[in-house]
Amino acid sequence: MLDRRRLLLGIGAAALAGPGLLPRLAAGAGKPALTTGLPEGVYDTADLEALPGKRPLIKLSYRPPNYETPVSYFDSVFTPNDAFFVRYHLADIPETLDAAAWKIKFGGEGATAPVELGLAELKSGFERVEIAAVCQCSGNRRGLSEPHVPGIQWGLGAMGNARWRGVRLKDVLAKVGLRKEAVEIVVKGADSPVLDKTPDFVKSIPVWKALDENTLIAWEMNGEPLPHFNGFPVRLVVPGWTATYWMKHLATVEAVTKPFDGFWVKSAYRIPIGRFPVTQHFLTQMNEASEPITEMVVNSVVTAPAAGHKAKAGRPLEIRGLAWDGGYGIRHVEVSLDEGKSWREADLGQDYGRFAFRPWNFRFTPMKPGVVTVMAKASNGIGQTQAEALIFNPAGYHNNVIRPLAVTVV
Ligand SMILES: Nc1nc2c(c(=O)[nH]1)N[C@H]1C(S)=C(S)[C@@H](COP(=O)(O)O)O[C@H]1N2
Ligand SMILES: [Mo]
Repeated sequence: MLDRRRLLLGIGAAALAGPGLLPRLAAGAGKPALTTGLPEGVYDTADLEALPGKRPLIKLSYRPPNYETPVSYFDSVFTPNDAFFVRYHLADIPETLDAAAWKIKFGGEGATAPVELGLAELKSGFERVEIAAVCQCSGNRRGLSEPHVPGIQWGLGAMGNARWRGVRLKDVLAKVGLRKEAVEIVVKGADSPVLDKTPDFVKSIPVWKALDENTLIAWEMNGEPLPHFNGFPVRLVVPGWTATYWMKHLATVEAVTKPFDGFWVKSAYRIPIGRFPVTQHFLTQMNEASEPITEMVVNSVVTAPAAGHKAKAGRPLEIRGLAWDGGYGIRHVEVSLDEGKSWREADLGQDYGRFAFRPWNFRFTPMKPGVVTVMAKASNGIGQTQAEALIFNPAGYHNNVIRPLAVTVV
């Protein structure tokens, strides 16, 4: 029975997939439940498919693999590893990586004592720490941009929350020895472009962010080794900042004394100056018009009831969801049942730390059949709240607009 179910879900077949540039997929596990508001083509092309080691996720592209987490998985505060979204820019992803042989090269002209460290040396040489943090793609909800913009048409699930275990980047950099002229730390993973003209995915972060005690080199996620497609054997974890900086399959870490000029920092992952309520700035990469995206903006999602659920008039209904931000912590979540005219406080659930998903719930009893429009609005520790109208930008980043959810009452 279980085998048949696993087969139907495509799990068994994926595990048996043979080698190839990209692992072969399990046969389609059907059509996903997608949120409303995406470009029409997405409803035709997005399938539920399982990558090796993963449950069926919403496939938005196969080469490179871009798979989104269905909203139903966000009913748990920590996103299961095998349901965690997958995002890649480049299609040449090493098929198997040997954790025992893995070396990270630390150096650059801004370092005084370049060194190569394996996983065992990281684990034994530095204090191990664990932090709960949301990893959210800058382009999460891009597919809901109005008008639509080019790029992967993510719905609500280009994000996840996990407990990340590793060592502080700061502690390792202390061993590597930063020169006082160092301005940025440049990181690169083991994946690479298939075509020479695609710029390699290399990112940098300001030295101050690299030295933040929460920035980690992590090898574990929710108590397990990182899944292959989430960065095995080690990735950077940059709590509060969007996932573009969370380099997977971390291979090199270089301190530089001049601003890094790679495509993925100079040209991509940038936001217009002054439009978004962000407080952290990547100063060495700012120009007059734009700056690199930094911390996540405050946001929330309704996880239950699921779209299409029919509530009964006269019976209590529980609305559940998650809220998160760039690290100020969630202060409150309010719910409106009247299209935003009035708001009532939701109950906040357990606090797993200022970088983690904060669960919330709200109970009410719909009195008569019809449609109730439920809206949720989160606010953070410095009084920032979700946008009432979309702050349009050409890359579709930072979409935290308050979303109406129609609940049918029968
Ligand atoms: N090596 C490598 N790391 C990467 C990327 C990549 O393409 N290659 N993409 C980044 C982006 S934009 C995102 S959103 C996250 C996605 O993390 P995940 O695939 O573990 O969910 O990885 C980041 N780290
Ligand atoms: Mo991303």
